[in-house]
Amino acid sequence: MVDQSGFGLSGGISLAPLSVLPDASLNAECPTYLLDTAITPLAHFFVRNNGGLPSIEASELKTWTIAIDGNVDKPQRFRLPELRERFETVSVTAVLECAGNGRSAFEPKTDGLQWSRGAVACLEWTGVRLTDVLRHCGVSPDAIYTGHHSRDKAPNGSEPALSRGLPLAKALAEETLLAFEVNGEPLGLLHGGPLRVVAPGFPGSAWQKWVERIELRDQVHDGAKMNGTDYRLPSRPILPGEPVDEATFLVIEAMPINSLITFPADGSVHEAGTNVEVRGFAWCGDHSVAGVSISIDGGRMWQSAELEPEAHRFAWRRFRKWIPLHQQETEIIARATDSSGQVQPLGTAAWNPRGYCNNGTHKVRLRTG
Ligand SMILES: Nc1nc2c(c(=O)[nH]1)N[C@H]1C(S)=C(S)[C@@H](COP(=O)(O)O)O[C@H]1N2
Ligand SMILES: [Mo]
Repeated sequence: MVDQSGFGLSGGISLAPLSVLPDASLNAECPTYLLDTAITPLAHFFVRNNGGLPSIEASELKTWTIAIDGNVDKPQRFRLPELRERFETVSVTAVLECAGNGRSAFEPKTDGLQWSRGAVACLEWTGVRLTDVLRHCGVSPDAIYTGHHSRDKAPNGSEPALSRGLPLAKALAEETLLAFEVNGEPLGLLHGGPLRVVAPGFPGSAWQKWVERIELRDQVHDGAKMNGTDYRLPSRPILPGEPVDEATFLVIEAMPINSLITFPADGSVHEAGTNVEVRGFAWCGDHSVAGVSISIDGGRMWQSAELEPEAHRFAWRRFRKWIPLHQQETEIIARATDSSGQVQPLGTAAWNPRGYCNNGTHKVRLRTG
């Protein structure tokens, strides 16, 4: 039995206002109307675990060590204080989105946690750049990928729960961090403290929590949940029930353009004949957000929403649009486009066997009364 006391969960699991998903592992998401802030408060930050919580003693927090090895000139180990001393501390505001966010909308249903749309958050991460640490160890010319290792174990098993990696270019990108703080506070155990990978734009699975070892590899990493259909998408369209050829699946890298209406709440009641300000956020893993449109007639007509300037490349961007409430019921759809011209699909994204990357448009229904 994992000692959960260090996780602040000893008196039973209460993560309110998050809703806990039925699963052997601890997973909880945020109601979307509580995601209405530029920076998500920690209380609204979803939790995703592929296995049990690791057992980490309080005494380990200060002595936590990260080993860098594999295809490097000089394998090295760094304690947390050493990381802080040797390398520049930087902050990045970035969206963290689970690749399974929005999965529950796929029909037919797929395996995996049936997330609604609340497995996403935008936070301010502080740590050292992974590139600075790797370059200090000397990246070998044959290195092409990283492999990340933590001690949490798969449910009912002794295998690692998750061991993912990054293509070298992303590992060496300016924005990729080894983070020890979030929103100005020490990174808590629940979210991977004392040290986790921050890979802005990439799916949450690439943001390894409780990271203790990073190996550089001359091939794509083959750790837990790197193969088969795990966190991989078919490279060509596949129909439900069709035989799956895993050889044609590709690791999910940058997350697609997506958006969320965070106000008003779905199902909320408003005074008839008034206007309401619809607002929310749009984000994209590898391009900028180019625009957000709103429809109140089921997607026939679209009007541009006002988009706040991009303050941080990997943060989400606020959109707003005043809309009139003429009818008893108004359905509002938001749809974002990225700078490469990709637009959110109406409804859901292309079905795939594990239900990843559903960036279909978000709808809320408002009533008057
Ligand atoms: N060690 C470890 N790191 C992990 C995971 C995990 O199960 N074990 N889950 C990943 C997934 S799938 C996501 S979406 C994010 C969620 O981070 P959070 O729990 O801080 O929200 O952590 C990632 N890092
Ligand atoms: Mo995830």
